[in-house]
Amino acid sequence: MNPIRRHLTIALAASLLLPLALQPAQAQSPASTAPKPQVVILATGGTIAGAGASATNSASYQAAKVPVDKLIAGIPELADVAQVRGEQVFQIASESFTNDKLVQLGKRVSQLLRDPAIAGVVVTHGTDTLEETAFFLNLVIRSDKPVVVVGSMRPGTAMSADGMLNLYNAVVVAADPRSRGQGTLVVMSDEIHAGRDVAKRINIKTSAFGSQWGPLGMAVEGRTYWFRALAKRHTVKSEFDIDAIDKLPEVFIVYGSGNMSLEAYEAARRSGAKAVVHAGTGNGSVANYAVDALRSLRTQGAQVIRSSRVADGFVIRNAEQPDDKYDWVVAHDLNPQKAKILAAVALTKTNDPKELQRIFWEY
Ligand code: DAS
Repeated sequence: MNPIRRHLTIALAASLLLPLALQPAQAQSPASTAPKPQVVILATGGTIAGAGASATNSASYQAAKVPVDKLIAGIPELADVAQVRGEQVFQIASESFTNDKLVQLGKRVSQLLRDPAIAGVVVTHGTDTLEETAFFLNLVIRSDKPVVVVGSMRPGTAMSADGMLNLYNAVVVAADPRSRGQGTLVVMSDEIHAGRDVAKRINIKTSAFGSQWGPLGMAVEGRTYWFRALAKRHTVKSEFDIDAIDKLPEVFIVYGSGNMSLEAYEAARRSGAKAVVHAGTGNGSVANYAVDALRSLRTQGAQVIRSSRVADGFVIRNAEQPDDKYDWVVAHDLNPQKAKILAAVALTKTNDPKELQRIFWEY
């Protein structure tokens, strides 16, 4: 071979081989050819499946319009992370969730996770009651496989829509073995939150969700980063099991304010509610003219649970009210809507206020 041709041949071979040589070892390892974990996306509706009339409609649009298969087809990058398939469980705005829908969704999640081939489940959900569903699943799903609840604040038709990245991140978290045993998770705006702690805190920004004790970690560019773990009981350590729950009892929330009406307590009594969550002012305070109404509810058999309308902090037992004397329960750091979920789940097992208080401390 003439020397010039030989030089060109070597140069060509080197130019073809060099990019391979420069690839990180991980990319050439056998793991990269291993089948991706299986993740099922259970779709329930919400803004993440919403559609607006124009790209400027970030707040005026219709929720629960786009089917799950279309959401998945819109994010081809999901295939790099997991073998993903979708199931349309509901197509509703989350303010229309009912106890029956919670139970139905929980049973489906549990059934899927019993399949050894499935690594994790993602639930797409409207943001309004996302924190309630996530906490419910955290209490009743007896599996350490990841369950990740995700939503979006803008529909996919809007400029700077947040749903695609949120859903991609949720699948990343659900497919990651490090997400196992962390309880039900909520992924929004790159943050991984404990489903127990997270709450919707602002209704007009994409950074809508926060946890008063901080997120557990972050999902960034296809990887998870973990910083802390939830201290409360959940999933495999829970004493509750969705497979044994067919119905949830009625629990009322009564919102406290100055000059509040006592009619709502009366309505709770008439409806036969099994518990009333008092969303009190400050430290779950009860107005002096409302104490008798609550005490009489308790005497008639309903549980009284003191929570607070203040977004952060926790209610201290026997501080603002003599809970021991009145046989009342305090909601610890759970906001009224989360206290309602825990009360409903707990009441499927016990009607003893001491047991209920133990449950509120432990979960
Ligand atoms: N109404 C809301 C819901 O479905 C919209 C949202 O998803 O943010 O919860």
